[in-house]
Amino acid sequence: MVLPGPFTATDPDGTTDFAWNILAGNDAGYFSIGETSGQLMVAKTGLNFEEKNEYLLFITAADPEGADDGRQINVTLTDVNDPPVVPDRTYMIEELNATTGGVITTLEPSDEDGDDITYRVVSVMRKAPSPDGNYLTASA
Ligand SMILES: [Ca+2]
Ligand SMILES: [Ca+2]
Repeated sequence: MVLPGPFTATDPDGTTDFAWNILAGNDAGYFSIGETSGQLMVAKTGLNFEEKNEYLLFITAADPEGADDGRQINVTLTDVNDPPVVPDRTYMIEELNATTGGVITTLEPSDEDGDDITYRVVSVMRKAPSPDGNYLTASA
């Protein structure tokens, strides 16, 4: 993913070759900048709006003689709807309780966005000769 840019700089000496660097604010290493292109990029996966949605990066441009200037830029993540996570487990029920309305378990999926969750059984996996298990999805 390439973020807005590339950045440009001007130099009173007429230099157009700048060495770009992220000097601060990139402690988790999520961003990189093309040393000569000034293109700000996502360096690795893991950016998560629910964990942190704003990064302040201090970017510098240096000329070939080593004189430099810097600016703080703000990278803001926008939210997307993350799907809920349903625990992946095997549930047991005694045959005496395996009647209509018998409770097997109360699922507790999580949703990073905090959305309300609805449930539905979307398919039943069968192994001959009897039903073996259900697949359940949750949506939010
Ligand atoms: Ca989200
Ligand atoms: Ca969600």
